[in-house]
Amino acid sequence: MAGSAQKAGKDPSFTVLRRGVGIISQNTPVAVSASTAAGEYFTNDFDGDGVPDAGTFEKTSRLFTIRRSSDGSTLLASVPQFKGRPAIANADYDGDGLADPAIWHNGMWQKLLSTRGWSTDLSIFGIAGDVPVPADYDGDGRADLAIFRPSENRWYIQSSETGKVTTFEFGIAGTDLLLPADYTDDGKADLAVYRDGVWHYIDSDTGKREQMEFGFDGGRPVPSDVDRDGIVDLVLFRKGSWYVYTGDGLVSYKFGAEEDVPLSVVPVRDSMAGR
Ligand SMILES: [Ca+2]
Ligand SMILES: [Ca+2]
Ligand SMILES: [Ca+2]
Ligand SMILES: [Ca+2]
Repeated sequence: MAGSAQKAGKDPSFTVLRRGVGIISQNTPVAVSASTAAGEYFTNDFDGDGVPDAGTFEKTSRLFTIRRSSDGSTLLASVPQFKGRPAIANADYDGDGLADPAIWHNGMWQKLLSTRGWSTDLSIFGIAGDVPVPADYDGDGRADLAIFRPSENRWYIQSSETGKVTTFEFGIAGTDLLLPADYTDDGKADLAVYRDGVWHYIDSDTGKREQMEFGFDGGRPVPSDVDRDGIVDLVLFRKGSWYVYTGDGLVSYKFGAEEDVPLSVVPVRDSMAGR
């Protein structure tokens, strides 16, 4: 679909979840089968072509179903076992540029690493009630295990490079949406939350706490690299329109219908999701 305005760079890429249909992605026109409608939906770049790939995780079968944007093929991979209700924790843990399907539950991480044929890699980090927020905070190319602990409003991050754990008191549980990503384009993910129309983040480069006012009623934050220039843009979705805040100003696009749920490669998590 043509945008109402265009920026330099590649064509914008949008993905939505439509009730009863599945995932509809601009660059993946075939919707994920409606038979997997019971599963949890997500997008990430699992084939490393820079375009988000749509997928689902189905709890009963423990199966990830992912449609690759590069050739339309389907990746099926399952985790061995878990108890309770896991959270999706997809990220590129092994640093090959391909996102790795992963789930988190009560501190147990089950990661299906792309460099090992999607076999399971286990780690322990966090406790029951935490919210997983994996991202590459130290900038070594591999996602770091990280959690937000609602009872403390605190982030715990374990560097994949050094193994060292750092913590930050940042955000307000129950109010904020958690959406860490590299907004400052220094190769390191920035701690970030969205609260009442304001994006708050800790600049990974300077360590300073910054904020950006960009929000409106009914606007749903969907940070994503819309123009695929490698920099995550501040994006809001409302009723089939995508509003993108860039250094040059506000750009809007039409994709999806009013009731659709927008999806992004940057997961947006409820700060109380672990409870
Ligand atoms: Ca892709
Ligand atoms: Ca990977
Ligand atoms: Ca890292
Ligand atoms: Ca950064």
